Amino acid sequence: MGSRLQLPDLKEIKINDSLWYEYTKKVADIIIPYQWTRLNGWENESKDESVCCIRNFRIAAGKEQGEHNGIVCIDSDLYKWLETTAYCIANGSGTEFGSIADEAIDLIAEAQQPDGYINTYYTIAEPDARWSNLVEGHELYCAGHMFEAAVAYFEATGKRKILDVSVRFADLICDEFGPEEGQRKGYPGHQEIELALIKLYRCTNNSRYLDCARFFIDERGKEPNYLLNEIEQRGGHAALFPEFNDYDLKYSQAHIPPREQKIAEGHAVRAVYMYSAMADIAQERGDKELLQTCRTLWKNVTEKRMYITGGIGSSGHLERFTTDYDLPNASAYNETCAAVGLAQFSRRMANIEKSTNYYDIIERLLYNNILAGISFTGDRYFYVNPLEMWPDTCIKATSMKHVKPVRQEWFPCACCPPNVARTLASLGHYIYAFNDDTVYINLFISSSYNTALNGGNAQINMKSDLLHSGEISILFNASVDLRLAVRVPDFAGEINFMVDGVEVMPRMDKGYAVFDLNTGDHHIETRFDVSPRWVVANQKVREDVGKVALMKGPCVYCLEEADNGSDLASVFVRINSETQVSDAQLPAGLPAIEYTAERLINQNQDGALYAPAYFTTSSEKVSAVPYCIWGNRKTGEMIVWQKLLPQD
Ligand code: FUB
Ligand code: ZN
Repeated sequence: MGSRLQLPDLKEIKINDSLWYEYTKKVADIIIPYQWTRLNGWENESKDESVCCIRNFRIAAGKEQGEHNGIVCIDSDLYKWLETTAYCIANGSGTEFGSIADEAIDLIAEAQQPDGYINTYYTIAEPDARWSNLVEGHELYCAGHMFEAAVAYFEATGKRKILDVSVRFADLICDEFGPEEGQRKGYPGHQEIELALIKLYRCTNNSRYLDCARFFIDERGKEPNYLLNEIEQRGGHAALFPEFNDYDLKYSQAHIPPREQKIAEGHAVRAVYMYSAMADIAQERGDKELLQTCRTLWKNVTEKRMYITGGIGSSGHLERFTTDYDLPNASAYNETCAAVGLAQFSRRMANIEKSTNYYDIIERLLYNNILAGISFTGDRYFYVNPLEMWPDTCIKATSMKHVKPVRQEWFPCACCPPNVARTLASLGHYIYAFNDDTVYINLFISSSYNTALNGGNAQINMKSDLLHSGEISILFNASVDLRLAVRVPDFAGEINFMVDGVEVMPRMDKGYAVFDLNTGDHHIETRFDVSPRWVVANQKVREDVGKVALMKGPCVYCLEEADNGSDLASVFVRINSETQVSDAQLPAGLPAIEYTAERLINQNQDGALYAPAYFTTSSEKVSAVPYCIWGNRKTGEMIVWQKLLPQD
């Protein structure tokens, strides 16, 4: 089916889904204004998080005196906010933020140094140390987020200012880094600029940026190792992040050249941002070997190192991958940014390969780990997304210090909140795609979409009841003959399609049901099997042996203390126990699932820590809710993986 899939134009998509609209409408109503106040610092300066991203730009621009405040990568928070705002301007929901965004862009431009350099930390705190600490310094990471914002803002508004600022900085970077004599042979300690340079290349047509992205990928992991040399020159120790002492090159995927990598190692966000750029380069250059590496890495991540929620990076220490099947539930890291990055990587692969397995993972990520990263109110966030919660164990200065039982207002390192925001604001990019003469429906999120295609026009109006009945109804109008490719999700079961009231067996192509439709109106209907189902993990996931998780459609379910009382560890389930979908008045009308479970009751009542084994069970009705909304009602325990009793 033709060439690479293209992203749809956000302004041609209107989301009206019962679940997603509840979040997407909050981007302009709540999230952008809320995050803007966070970027401007707290009114109460006594807060630990009394850092002010905007003040750094004002100081770097010479408009205010002071020291740099906050983490070294703080500039990226503003850039991601700007990218989110750009998408909202594009989709028509946030035009009122144009003037604040323009002022922010003016400030960014003023903070740019005469030679094009821009980074508030180095400009304010270490002006003579540019590029000297690529391991920790995040200059290239921040630059990447600026470029992404710039492309999005230019595409949304046609205004060039932030794009011109970015181009000047990108040109400086392309002069500084490269294969020629006199150029620095380094690469970022935190990948991000690579994928952003490719966006800049696609926007400007300047192939220097693609070459530079490729240089960063190809240079990484070469011997002698640039990052190790840099650390040695610094005396062998970290300068900004103490946890980087005794640096493991796998952490930044710099242990071997990326092309040779077969296993997802190190920091999860760094990894998936890099894989995204590798997929882009593979596509731009027709590089089959690199594409094969991307496939191998994607399979390793999604088949051996990913939680049922789509979460990746299981280690609380250094936010990283560990080893295959090591997926602890309570201490899981599962950074929200890592889930966003895996969705971005998967979308790139889907667009190249046109195969629905990538969208099965994207759907898992969006409906579970990513959505859990934000509160239903839009202004509270999870950075870490565990699959099991016992709030008492979330203790500072322990191995559980990263896990929080409630979504937080903000973070000293606030990468995740604006990452969810930009994902929600650009959700349309995940729902539809197109190429040549085909429109693709990848996700079943109620919405309308118009696009010019094949010399004509296509209009889609999709009504999806995915999370309740599984019924999907697509009204398709085309002004020329067109093809429609509808993804059949991995959970769909046996499916039937009705086209204009007649049952048809569509041609299947890599998981898509393909319909050749002639000019005019068509009605395509189907129903996926979204009845509740019990799922087991691979036997090698030791943490989950003897346990099951409940899913309905793409949603993973969990038990919460709010519905089922405490001590959820003593709840056991039988998978032949009948499940019943109930309307439990959950946010966005999400369905709950009720079933009978067994509560283990220890009959040794004297409180001894250990005693002879003597226990009984009692049956009780439990109610499970979608994982994405856990912790929205009441702080308390939560479990995804439930202990299994043998079948009767
Ligand atoms: O280093 C920048 C961001 O901060 C990373 O992507 C996150 O994992 C957090 O460490
Ligand atoms: Zn993050």
